[in-house]
Amino acid sequence: MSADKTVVLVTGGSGLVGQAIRTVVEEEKSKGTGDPDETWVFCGSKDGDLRDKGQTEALFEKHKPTHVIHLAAMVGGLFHNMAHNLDFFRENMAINDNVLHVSFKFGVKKVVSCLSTCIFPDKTTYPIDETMVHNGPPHSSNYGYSYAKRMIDILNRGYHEQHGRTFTSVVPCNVFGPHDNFRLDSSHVIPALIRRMDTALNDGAPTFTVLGSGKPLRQFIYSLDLARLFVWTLRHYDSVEPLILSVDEEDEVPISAVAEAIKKAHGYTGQIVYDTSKADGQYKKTASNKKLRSLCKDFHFTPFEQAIQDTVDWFKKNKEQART
Ligand code: NAP
Ligand code: GFB
Repeated sequence: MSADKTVVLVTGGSGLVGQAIRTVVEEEKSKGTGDPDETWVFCGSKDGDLRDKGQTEALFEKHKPTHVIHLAAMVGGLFHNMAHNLDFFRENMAINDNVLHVSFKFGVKKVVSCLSTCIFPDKTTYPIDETMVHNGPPHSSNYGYSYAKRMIDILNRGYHEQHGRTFTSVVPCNVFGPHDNFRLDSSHVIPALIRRMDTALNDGAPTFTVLGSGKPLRQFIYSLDLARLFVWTLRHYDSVEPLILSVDEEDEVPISAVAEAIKKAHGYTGQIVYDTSKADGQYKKTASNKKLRSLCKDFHFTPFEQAIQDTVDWFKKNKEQART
């Protein structure tokens, strides 16, 4: 980035992805490999409720960012989305419009916002790529979240066409790692299984129940890998077109393999059983990372089993302070 002082405001900085970016930036600082002209500010909802325009403006007035990584959102797993589609739509629409409009008003040079591979059309060809965001309705389980996220792309085009701003977005696949949300009423599958299997292990439970059939397929990216790609995107990606940040198509795994990996990481010896009365959600959302690979040729993703082991170890060590 330019030689002038750079102030990067990370909204949603206290969450799973935000904490991973903080870790990566602090690692760079300790190794002296970062940009000395960059100041990074990580904010959570206690620093300002971004659903409120006045609090959003006050946050920007305080920090005067030149760049923004926009992560703040109402986020949750399949079951939380199914039960709260209206809230996911309204809250995220408010947050996104405030952050992008206030970024525009305060002259922010670049904003990188966050979509998700779950927002693509449910009826689609595979692999999904960046051109397909608006090609049809999303899966019914999370239409609220999906449409709110798609509006980020629409807003980005508007700020670019009307005002020449570099407001862009990345599209991660499912993310997991340290500092995840382990609250069972809202969590994604990996933190939910890690937390529930920890309880099963401690209780000596002979069986462990995975919700659904275990057949759905997912691509999972380790939060620290995503964080490195986010920092790269902020510094080097200047297109308004979304950029998928996902592991390779062949790294897609069934939920049953996720459960087995968590079982191995926990050292749990009970039997895994499946409750097929519970929803499976989308069967698959296989995304292509071809565009990313063409830009970051030699990026190495952390092997899935190692990332799962690191996350289980982190949870066991931090469960008192974790979001549970
Ligand atoms: P997370 O752990 O739930 O963190 C959400 C962050 O947003 C927290 O810092 C939270 O602050 C903040 N936030 C929520 N509501 C806010 C509000 N009204 N005002 C200000 N801040 C607010 O979520 P995450 O998994 O890190 O997700 C980060 C981004 O990645 C989101 O945009 C999400 O859509 C996207 N994404 C996530 C996944 C995934 O699998 N996790 C996959 C694809 C895309 P508090 O901590 O104070 O509540
Ligand atoms: O991460 P997850 O909740 O969301 O994964 P999605 C749901 C899959 O894991 C379903 C199975 O097939 C569930 O049946 N599963 C098994 C469980 N046991 C559990 C459990 O204990 N908890 C949970 N949560 N799932 C989300 C979107 O879809 O993807 C969000 O709804 C978000 O909007 C996220 O974008 C990244 O991957 O199905």
